[in-house]
Amino acid sequence: MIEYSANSGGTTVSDNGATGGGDKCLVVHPFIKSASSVGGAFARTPEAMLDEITGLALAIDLDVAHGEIVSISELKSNSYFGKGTIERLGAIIRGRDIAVALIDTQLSPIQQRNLERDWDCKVLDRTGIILEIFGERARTKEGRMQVDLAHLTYQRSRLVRSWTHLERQRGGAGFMGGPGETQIETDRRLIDQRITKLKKSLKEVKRTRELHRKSRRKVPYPIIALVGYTNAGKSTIFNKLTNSQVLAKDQLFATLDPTMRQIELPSGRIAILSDTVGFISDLPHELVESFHATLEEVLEANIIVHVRDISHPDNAAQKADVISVLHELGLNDEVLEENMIEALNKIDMLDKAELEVIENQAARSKTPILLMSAISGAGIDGFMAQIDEHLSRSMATIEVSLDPGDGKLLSWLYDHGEVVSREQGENIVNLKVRLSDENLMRFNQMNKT
Ligand SMILES: Nc1nc2c(ncn2[C@@H]2O[C@H](COP(=O)(O)OP(=O)(O)OP(=O)(O)O)[C@@H](O)[C@H]2O)c(=O)[nH]1
Ligand SMILES: [Mg+2]
Repeated sequence: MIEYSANSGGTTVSDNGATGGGDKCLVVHPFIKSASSVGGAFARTPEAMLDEITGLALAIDLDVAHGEIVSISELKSNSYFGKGTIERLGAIIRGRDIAVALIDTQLSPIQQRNLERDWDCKVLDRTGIILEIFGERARTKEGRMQVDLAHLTYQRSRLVRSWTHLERQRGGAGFMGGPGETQIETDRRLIDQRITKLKKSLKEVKRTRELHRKSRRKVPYPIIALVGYTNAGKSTIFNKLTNSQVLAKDQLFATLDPTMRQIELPSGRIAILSDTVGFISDLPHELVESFHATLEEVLEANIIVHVRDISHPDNAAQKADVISVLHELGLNDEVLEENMIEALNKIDMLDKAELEVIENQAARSKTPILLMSAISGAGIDGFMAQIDEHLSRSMATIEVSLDPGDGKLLSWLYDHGEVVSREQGENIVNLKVRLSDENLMRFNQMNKT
């Protein structure tokens, strides 16, 4: 990971000997003085942000040759940075033979194009790099389609071509200079055609998945979803609880496609644990929409475990990010209050005093907060017990189709559950019923015989 040392101008510079096989890159975290002073309680530290963008570069095997925090007092609409900074960074780029510059912000297409011209290298902004990572990581067919769609939407919004995985697939060199007017129009038409086609295929896939979900509901085990900021330790916890070997590593966005496994809780109750894609601040909105589907399971989860890396300096800001994405997904505060458990992970990294502060906070919280370490195993038993307890209190909504003649089961459901909706067909009654976990188990038992 990058090292930095602050100098008098507030600028931090680091130099890594370029090793590894990837293209050499430069990473810059712009620190806007005026904006950061109003950052409030959740302000992020520029050092941690530089670390994060460096982590994103490493996640696609770029070789970070140089990274720094650039203090900015005034943004230039055409070039983002001022002339002096552009020249200084340009010299570094030329001197080190750097192929890609990653700027940790949202650049306008014009800013991106001008920087590429000035520096004679590829420039990616935060959205660009995240799309790039998702492009490399998505494994399932649906995941790939979603990423392609997000990528195309992003590309369409910029008339200039970007160094996307799509382009790399085409073997496209020569991103410099930008295509001519007619080329752009052709590209746009092609992009539109592909977008339409992808949307159609995705609809199809969605329908199939909905069918799968319906059949899973027939064995309605409660779902526990692990969510949280990237690198918080979700997959490590998942592996620990399910004895499996999902990829868990010190890499941003190690997990992209969700994984589900059955687990047995201390009470003997069976549940399904779901590992999900990690969140990140300023998740490109193209991806928020695309990955809505990937995170659909979360919407249906009986318990949402918010895994946090409590040893991270920006963990409060990360929490705020995760909550805001959950809101965007359609989970309101009421649902979160009722169904969310916070798992403060990596407590092995805290010193005694820090741990005490956190313990006090957790003890005072109205909603459940658990301290744990997926590595040392501390707190894991308490975590499982908490989930058990929560499930015994929580209600699940199930869909049941009954024969109208099955009056006994029907009245049992009315007696023991809360019927949310009832649809009367000719030979069938479709019900949506909320049942406590205990009654759900009894219902399953009754249905078996
Ligand atoms: N010290 C310490 N490290 C941990 C702990 N839990 C996980 N880690 C490390 O944190 C890093 C990230 O863990 P992952 O489980 O891959 O994190 P994730 O939340 O699944 O990350 P994404 O899939 O990228 O969203 C790995 O290097 C883990 O070994 C913990 O309790 N203590
Ligand atoms: Mg993971």
